[in-house]
Amino acid sequence: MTEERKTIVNSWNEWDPLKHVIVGVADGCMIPPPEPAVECKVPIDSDMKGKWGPRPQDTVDKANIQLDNFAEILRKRGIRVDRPIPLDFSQAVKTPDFETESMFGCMPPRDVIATVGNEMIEATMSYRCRWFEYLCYRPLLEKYFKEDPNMRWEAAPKPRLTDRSYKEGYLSRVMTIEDRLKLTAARDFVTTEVEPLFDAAELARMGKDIIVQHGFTANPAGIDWLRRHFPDLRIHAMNFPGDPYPIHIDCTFVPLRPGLLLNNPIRNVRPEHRKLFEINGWEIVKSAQPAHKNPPPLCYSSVWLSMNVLVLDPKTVCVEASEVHQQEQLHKLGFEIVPVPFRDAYPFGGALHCATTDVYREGSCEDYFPKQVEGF
Ligand code: ABU
Repeated sequence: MTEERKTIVNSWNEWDPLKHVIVGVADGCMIPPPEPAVECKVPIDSDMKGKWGPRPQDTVDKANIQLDNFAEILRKRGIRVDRPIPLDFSQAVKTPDFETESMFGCMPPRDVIATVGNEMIEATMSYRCRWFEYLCYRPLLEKYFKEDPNMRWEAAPKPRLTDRSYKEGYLSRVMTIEDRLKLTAARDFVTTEVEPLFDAAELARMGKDIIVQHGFTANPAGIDWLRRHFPDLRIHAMNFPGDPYPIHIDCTFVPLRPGLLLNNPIRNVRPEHRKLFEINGWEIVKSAQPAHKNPPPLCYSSVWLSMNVLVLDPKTVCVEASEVHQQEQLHKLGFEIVPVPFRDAYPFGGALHCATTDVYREGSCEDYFPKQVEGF
């Protein structure tokens, strides 16, 4: 029998001891129909190109087995686990501003809800098919709000996502990977600046400092909105040349514990951004190579889901079970490894960090970067 504990919302970083978390669900997940931002993310050589509709049921079942097993691993370690409530994602979505043929799913909670201290914030999102995804989390957020009198429940302004939110003809300029790399290195992404946009998975939380990736799913207007929303915190925008499909920071830049973070070796921290970490004594380690040459079928994420790890506390980390190089590297860095089979869930939106959203980690808001760099 599971013990019902009262909720407290509190999580300031990616590494303090985790006690309560949301784990996604694969039920009814769709391959989304074409729309400007989705088309830019699907890799040029992906088997998802040109396809949309319900994901094959056997893949949903296999993903759910691994998601349930992950939830059980966490529960056995004393971590409370909640799950979102799926909607009928096959239904079309219509607002006064746009229509799309289907929704997406509720597998990567990290994309939708950001927890910053005692606040849980529903992100704007940047894909039309994900506009209503926050509804899957509403039963949980309502419950947390009732149980924790100090919880702040916030929703960023819902974007209109008209055609004006996306650059016309962006895709016709990116025929090859080289074209994409040039544009992304020049911070030329598919979204415009007409309204704030951000997915929650663009945030890497490190106490008083939050890094937000500027890419396909967060624009400077969105980052500015976050800066004004959290006036007591320091919000830093970063982008990482070398990523042709930059969405979500957690396969690129992964804080592990105070003073240590992993950086994707082909998506390097820019020299002008590196300084903040150097002057505060942080070590930036290039992550190990993925164990796989390709992502699994119908997966729009990269092989770098290998580094999408979930830190349980500063000495313990969940790593996908087949990612042996990442496990070995983290073991050498002093972590106990909790291997979690999860490759069947990858196609549904990501790995172990993506598949979760923190509700409670011990600890408080610390300043890990007392020395700041002007203009960053
Ligand atoms: N949601 C994380 C995906 C990042 C990547 O494909 O590398």
